[in-house]
Amino acid sequence: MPASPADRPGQPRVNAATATIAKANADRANIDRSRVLGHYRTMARIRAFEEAADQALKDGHIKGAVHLSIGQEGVASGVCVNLDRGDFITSNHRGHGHTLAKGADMTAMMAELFARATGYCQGKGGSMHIADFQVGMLGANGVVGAGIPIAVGAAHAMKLAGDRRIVACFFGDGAINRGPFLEGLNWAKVFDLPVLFVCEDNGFAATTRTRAVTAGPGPGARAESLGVPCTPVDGNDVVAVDAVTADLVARVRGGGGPQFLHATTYRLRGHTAADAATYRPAAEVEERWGDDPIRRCRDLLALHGLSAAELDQVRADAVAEAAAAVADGLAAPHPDPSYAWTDVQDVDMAPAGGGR
Ligand SMILES: Cc1ncc(C[n+]2csc(CCOP(=O)(O)OP(=O)(O)O)c2C)c(N)n1
Repeated sequence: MPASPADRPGQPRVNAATATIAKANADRANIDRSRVLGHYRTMARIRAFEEAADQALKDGHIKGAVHLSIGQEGVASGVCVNLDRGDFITSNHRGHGHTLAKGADMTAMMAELFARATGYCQGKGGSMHIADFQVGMLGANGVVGAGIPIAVGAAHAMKLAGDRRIVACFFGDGAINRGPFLEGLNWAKVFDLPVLFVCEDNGFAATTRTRAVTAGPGPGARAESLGVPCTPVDGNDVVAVDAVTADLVARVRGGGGPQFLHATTYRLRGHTAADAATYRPAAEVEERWGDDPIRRCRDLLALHGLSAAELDQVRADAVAEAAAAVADGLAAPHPDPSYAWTDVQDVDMAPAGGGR
């Protein structure tokens, strides 16, 4: 059996956020159909992108690691819809969903996974290093917890500049056991910086259940011990994530200092796309597919009058977009080998015989 919310470290304690959650539930009776449909579309695009990336990896078109966020799309969509284009996000190694939800270009993302010259980093970065400053995406990051100080630094810059932009910082529950978490939240609170910390608590850190390596009650309690208020939310309920985030973003933008969103969710696939995830019972995963955020959103929209055909079309459009991105990526050239020597810090690194 999966850990029930009550078993998990740092589980929601009743606090001021309860009122916000109650409001989210009440709103469900009378949803903003176009906003929820927007979530459905965003989540469908993330899912289609990752399914296509998974297949491309199996087909041998991707050499590096790919971490899928299948099952966690509700957090990316529910948070990012509340951000302006100029607001910033930082991400972790599981960043496709955050990046797409913030408005990055799917074609350039896929090309980056394929190490092509048309990719976001002209093929140098791969899945874990996609950044797009045009949409405020400051970068995915393969070093667990490393996005946190980047987010806090950006937020400090915004505060010093008197800029109203804010930063949303995505990381996993495993990251709370690394030093940057303590340093980052401490600094953000000391200077009351405009950061929304978003902990995507999927219960795992690679192949380990996070609670097995986490002392004390977990993410929310740690944030609150540093004076950063924690709001718990069911991360698989995109409508709740959206409503709660709207409230938190208003507080952060209004100068209220950092906030912490503790979103419980589940990754439905292995740690990487190549991981069969045999360390957890198949029955647990199967049960959690029943809580798939996309399926829940679809059910909600169906309840509010959208036809199966309309909803199927959203999925079909997303799949077609991802397929086109794959075709574009495969047709794009690899970067010239000399490009390996550009954008590097040490100017004396070129091999004998040139290459630059
Ligand atoms: C500093 C550091 N330590 C270890 C790793 C290896 N590693 C990659 S992902 C991961 C687990 C991260 O778990 P979490 O932060 O909860 O994110 P999730 O994978 O669950 O989304 C680990 C240990 C790493 N990349 N960086």
